[in-house]
Amino acid sequence: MNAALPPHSLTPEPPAMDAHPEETAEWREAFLALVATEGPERARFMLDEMARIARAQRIGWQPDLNTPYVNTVGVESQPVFPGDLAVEEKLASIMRWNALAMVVRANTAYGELGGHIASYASAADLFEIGFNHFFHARDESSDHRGDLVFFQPHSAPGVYARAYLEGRLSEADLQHYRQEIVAPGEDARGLSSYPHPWLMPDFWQFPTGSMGIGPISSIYHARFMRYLTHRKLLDCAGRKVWGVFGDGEMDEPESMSALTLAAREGLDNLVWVVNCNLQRLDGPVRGNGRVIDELERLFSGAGWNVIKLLWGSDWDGLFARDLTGALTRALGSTVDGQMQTFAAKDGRYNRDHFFGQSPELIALAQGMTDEQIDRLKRGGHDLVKIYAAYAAAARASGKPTVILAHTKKGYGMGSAGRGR
Ligand SMILES: Cc1ncc(C[n+]2csc(CCOP(=O)(O)OP(=O)(O)O)c2C)c(N)n1
Ligand SMILES: [Mg+2]
Repeated sequence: MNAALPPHSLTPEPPAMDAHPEETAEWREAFLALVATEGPERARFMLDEMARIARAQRIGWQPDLNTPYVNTVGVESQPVFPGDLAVEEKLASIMRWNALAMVVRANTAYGELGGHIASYASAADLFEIGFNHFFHARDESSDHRGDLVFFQPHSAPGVYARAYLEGRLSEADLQHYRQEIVAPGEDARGLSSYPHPWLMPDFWQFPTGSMGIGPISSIYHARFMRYLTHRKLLDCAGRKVWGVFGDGEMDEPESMSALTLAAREGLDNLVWVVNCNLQRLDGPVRGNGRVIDELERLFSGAGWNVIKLLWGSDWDGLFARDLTGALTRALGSTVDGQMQTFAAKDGRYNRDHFFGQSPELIALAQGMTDEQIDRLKRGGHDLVKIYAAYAAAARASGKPTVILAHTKKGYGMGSAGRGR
């Protein structure tokens, strides 16, 4: 057998309605033998040939645009994490806490101020890997004019928390979150609810508060940077446009309307990170469906490079032991509403109701305590996996890239907040 194939693809289960399982097994063995003896290139040729014949025969077959519900970057091609994991995790937790405290304090003073506390909690690790390793600042010494970053609007408290830790904002500034007006004599500045370059010109690059505006603007900025470079007006080579957006935000018509333009123009200077916490303001994004599958189909259909960042490192061992593919199948058939119930409940519940689905899954969970099951992370909270996805996105060429990052809304807020 070819060692390059993940184990779960070696012995896939036949589809539920298989009229001739023995015949299916023969075809499967023939294909696996082809991969093993002649390699992936020949196997791809054969699949293309089969697809060509199928279409010519008009059998009504369409390829499935979804890949298995696992990380696109395999554990074997993950780069070594170049930072200090313990310190970066600790800093992200501090930022989460300060962002939450800022919103709560502001509302204790003025109950009508509002502000989102669970969104940044889900996006903190995604922002931090960007800040610590990828978002390139303007650098006068090397002529790098800096990357452009579009931040998820209502996660602004997290960016303020980071600026506070860096000494760019004071505690008094944080106390004026969502209050643009500061009383005379007060030594503080007001912090706008959402990124707002008019109100805070030295802080924010783009307004993103009206959802959908950030995504479409980022595409046109990436395109205009290409134009400037091609016309030799400004050298934008090496500069990237990053955007962190919400999964609910992808339902705004503006978010989707220029996807094919980005692909047509080959904008590999553009990377989107879609924070897929499976929730919006008032409920699941797709309760009885699966938003990550839907986005994968949409983006790959539009010609984007799609990187799924679904599961943290603790899952690696489980996938390695999942020889029958039962785990991948179970994850790939759980609807988002159910996935959020698993997110909100503890390890015991997940053992009984997720791993309890089949004998294979029960066996997989056997070596784990309830606490270990409870701590299994989604990919968007694992710095090593996030780094791997960003690195793959940063070096992709010829296409724009979207990272579909699976996270928990309210991550780190305990059972009162997460997934609720
Ligand atoms: C055009 C527009 N409509 C409504 C809002 C109000 N709003 C702010 S956040 C939010 C939900 C966002 O959900 P999602 O994009 O999934 O982000 P999450 O908080 O889950 O990370 C809404 C409706 C807005 N900012 N812009
Ligand atoms: Mg969401």
